[in-house]
Amino acid sequence: MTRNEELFARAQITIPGGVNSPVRAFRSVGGCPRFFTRGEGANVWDADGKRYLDYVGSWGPLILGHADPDVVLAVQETAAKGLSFGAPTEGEIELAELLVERVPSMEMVRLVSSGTEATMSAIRLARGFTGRDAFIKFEGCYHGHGDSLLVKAGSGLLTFGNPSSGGVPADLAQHTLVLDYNDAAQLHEAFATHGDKIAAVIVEPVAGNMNLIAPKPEFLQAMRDLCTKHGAVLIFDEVMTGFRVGPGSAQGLYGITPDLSTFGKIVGGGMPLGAFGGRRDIMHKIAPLGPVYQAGTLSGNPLSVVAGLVTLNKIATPGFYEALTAKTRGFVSGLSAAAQARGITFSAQSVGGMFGIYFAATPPTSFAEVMQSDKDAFNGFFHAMLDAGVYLAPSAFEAGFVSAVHSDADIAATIAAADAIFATMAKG
Ligand code: HOZ
Repeated sequence: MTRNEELFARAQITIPGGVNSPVRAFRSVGGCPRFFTRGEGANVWDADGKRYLDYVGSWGPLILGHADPDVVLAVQETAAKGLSFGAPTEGEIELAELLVERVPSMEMVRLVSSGTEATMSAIRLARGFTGRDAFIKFEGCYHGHGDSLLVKAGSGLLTFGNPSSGGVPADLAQHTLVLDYNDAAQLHEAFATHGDKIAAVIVEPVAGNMNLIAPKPEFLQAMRDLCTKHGAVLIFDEVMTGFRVGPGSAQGLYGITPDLSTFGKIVGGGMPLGAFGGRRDIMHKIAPLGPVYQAGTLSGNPLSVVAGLVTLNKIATPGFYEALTAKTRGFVSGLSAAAQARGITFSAQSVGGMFGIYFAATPPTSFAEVMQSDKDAFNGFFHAMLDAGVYLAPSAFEAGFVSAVHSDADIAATIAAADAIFATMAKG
């Protein structure tokens, strides 16, 4: 038995599935999850001492790589002065000011402890602001595990949804309308039918939880126009895309201004932190200013705040996103070219520092399309890459991430490893 296997067996006795977040259990790809002991730069080491080039980066936060020395030092120094006060600190103002300065739609910000908290609070706020209960989400978009958000499509296009998780009351799911990603016509139809009931539209402006799905510009524009016309709140869930796809996040990249946005991952620099914010008139509805309640003991805790501040300051250097975008693009084109040369059905794309790889002829544009990609081929590829020392997300339906410290040599070595695997796949 390997050390990873020993740990996994032990973990399953006291932790459901042996993990604290389901995708980590490797159920989608099979086999034994790797238990990590250390990360440095673009590398992680597992419990058996094997090194991997990491393209997960803690699911997005680690844009500076593992254990960035400046982030680590700031966290250590801050920790020595007290871990949490449950009272305001100056760092929280600095982080809020920085988010307002960098993100086009942000006028006010509330800090929380996770992306899930940010999205469920934004939905509550949109409901409180509009006095309406219903909202629209898109199939395959994940917005954390808030009850109203764990909903799948209803029986017909314009019927409200059903719970996609045990424990979610059907009554609650009936307020969520689930439409197809990238389908502007459906949005028009939904607003034509239910416009006066819809509190909000929530969307991942680049979807990253059903692998990477890029938005069609007309899709984002349609939701902006329809929300404005019908008095609904447009919420961009930028937990994954925030500061990952560009300096102004996805809303800066695509030039669409949402009413509210949610953040997580990079804004916490690898520590637990989320944020939601946007229009001042809407944010004024949050307690203690307004009637919509939201609170948290560890909200805006000093360690997460300082990790976020140092990270956001380090990535503000000129040329940072140009370099990250070019590197990620070079990575996916290298993979695509290698697969094509070996005759493997494969495609890949990237937006900023996030990427998607698909065992499909062209990049999918919706949940239905991504589900048609060859999952078995991905799973074989995933395990062969793992053996070769490359850690990809353990599911065909997750996006990947490149950090600022992945070197050209790292990228070239990863493409070479993939090429060797494609060659074997072509023979087999
Ligand atoms: N929310 C992530 C999947 N899209 C998983 C996070 C985790 O397991 O850490």
